[in-house]
Amino acid sequence: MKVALLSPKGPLYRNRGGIFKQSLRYQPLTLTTLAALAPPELDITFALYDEGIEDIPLDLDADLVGLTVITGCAPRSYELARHYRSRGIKVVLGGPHVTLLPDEAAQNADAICVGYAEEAWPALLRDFTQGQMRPRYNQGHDFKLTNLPFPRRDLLNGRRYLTQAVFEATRACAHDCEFCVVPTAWGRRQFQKPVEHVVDDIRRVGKRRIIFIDLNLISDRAYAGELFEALIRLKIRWFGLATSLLGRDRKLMELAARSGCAGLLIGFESICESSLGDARKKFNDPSRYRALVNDLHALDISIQGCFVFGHDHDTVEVFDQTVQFCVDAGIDLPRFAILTPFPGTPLHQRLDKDGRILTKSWDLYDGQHVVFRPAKMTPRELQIGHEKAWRDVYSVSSITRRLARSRTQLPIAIMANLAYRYYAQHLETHYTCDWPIGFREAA
Ligand code: B12
Ligand code: SF4
Repeated sequence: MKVALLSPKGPLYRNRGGIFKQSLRYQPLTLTTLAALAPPELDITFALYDEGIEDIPLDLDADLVGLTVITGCAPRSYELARHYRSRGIKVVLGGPHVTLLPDEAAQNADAICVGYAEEAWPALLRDFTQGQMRPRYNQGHDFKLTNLPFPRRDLLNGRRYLTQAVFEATRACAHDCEFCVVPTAWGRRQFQKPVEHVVDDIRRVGKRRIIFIDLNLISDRAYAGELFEALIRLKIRWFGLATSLLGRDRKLMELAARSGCAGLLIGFESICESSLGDARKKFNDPSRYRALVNDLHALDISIQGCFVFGHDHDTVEVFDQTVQFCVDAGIDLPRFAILTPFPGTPLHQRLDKDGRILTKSWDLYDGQHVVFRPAKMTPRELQIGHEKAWRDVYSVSSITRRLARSRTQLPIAIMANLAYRYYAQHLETHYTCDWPIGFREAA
C-alpha cells in the first residue's frame, strides 16, 4: 500500500518565494513520526513531502494521502485535499487545526484524526487496509509515549534542511495562557518519553548540535532534571524552549547549562504586567526579565526572546518600548508576533463574543497579520507598528548593541541576526494572502 504524507505551508514559508531560504529550516517531526507509527505488518510504502522545502506533486501515486494541518495552512490543506479526492484518492487530515475545528476539517476529508495520533493513526491504517476506514478517529488521553519507534527521519531529504537532529522528549504544557493553542487542543496533561529513549534517539542520529521542539521543556521540572542529567554524558549542545520560570530555579538552570544547553526560546510575550494579565501569563514577571537574561548569558546560553503585540493593554507605545527593552537587555534574537486568536482558544471565544474578530480567513492566522480589532489602537497601527518593530530591532545599530551586551556565542548569533534582518526587511513583501477587501486602507 502506498501512503503519501504531506505538510502544506502558508505563504510565508512556501518553497518558491518563501521568506526564509530553505537552508534555515530544521526538519519537523510530524510526518516522520506518523510514518514510524505504521503497524509493521501492513507493508506500507511511505512518501513524505514538506512543502516548506519542495513542491508537492499533484499527480501523486498513492492509495491514501495524509495531511498535517496548522491553522495558517488550513486553506492550502483543504485545496490539496480537494484535488486528491477529485482524483479518487482517499484523504485523511490531522494536526492542530483539525483538533481545534474537527467539524470544519471533516467537510474536507474522507477521515480526520483528532488530537495526538499514537494509537488512532495505526488503527486508521488497519481499518483502511480492510476497506473500513471510519470518518473520525479520536485519540484519547490515556496513552503513553513509551515503546514508540524512532521517527523515520530518513524519509525526508536531509540535505534540504539546516538540521535533521530534531527531537521531542515531551508533549503538552502545564500552563493555560489565553492565546495558546496547546492547552485547548491537547489539554494540560503531560506526556513524556522515557529519558533513555530520548538519549538513544540522539545517539542514533549522532549529531553534536541538536534541537528540542518541545513546547516547554521545563513544564515538569523533575522530568527536566532527569533529562538534563542524562544529556551531560552525551556532550552535545542543544537548543530548546522553556518559560521564564527557569529563572526562579537556579539549580535547574545550572543543570541545563551543564547538560549542553546553548540556546533557549523564551516566550516573554510582553514587557507590560497588565498585558501579561490579559494573556493569563502572570508567571512572567517583567521586573525579573533582565536578571534572567543576564543569568543565562553568564552560563553561555543565548536567548531567542518572543514578544506578542496587540494585548488589550497595549498602546502604540508598546513597539518602541519593546524594541528598547530588547536592546537594553541584550536579547540575542528577538521575535515579534501579532496576537492571534487561533480558533477554539479562550482568546478567540472572548473576542468573537465581543464582535472583535475581523476575519476568519485562516491563512491570515499566521502570527503576522491583524485578524481582530485591538483595544487601544487601530488594526492598521498594530500591523504597521509590528512591521516597524521587526525592522528596528534588526537595524545594524540594534544588532550591534544587543550582541555587544550579550557576547554569547557570537559567530552563530551574528549569522542568525543577519538572517532575521533579511526576514524583517522582507516581511511586508511576503504578505501574499488576500485581506478582506479594503481592510488595510480602511483600518
Ligand atoms: C516545526 C513547527 C513549525 C514549522 C512547520 C510546521 C508545519 N507542520 O507546517 C514552521 C517553522 C514552518 C512553523 C511555522 C509556524 N508555526 Co509552527 N510549530 C512547529 C512545532 C515546533 C513542531 C511540530 C512538530 O514537529 N511536532 C511534533 C509532532 C510529533 O507533533 P504534531 O505535529 O502535533 O503531530 C502529532 C499530532 O498532532 C497528530 N498529527 C499531526 N498531523 C497529523 C496528520 C495526520 C494525517 C494524522 C493522522 C495525525 C496528525 O499526530 C502526531 C503524533 O501524535 C510545533 C510545536 C510542537 N512542539 O508540536 C509548532 C506549531 C505547530 N506551530 C504553530 C504556529 C502557531 C506556527 C506559526 C503561526 C508561528 C509563527 N508565528 O510564525 C507559523 C505558521 C506559519 C504558516 N502559516 O505557514 C502552532 C500551531 C497552531 C495552530 N493553531 O495551528 C504550534 C502547535 C505551536 C504552538 N505553540 O501553538 N511551525
Ligand atoms: S507557557 Fe507557552 S506552551 Fe505553555 S500554555 Fe503558555 S504559551 Fe502555551
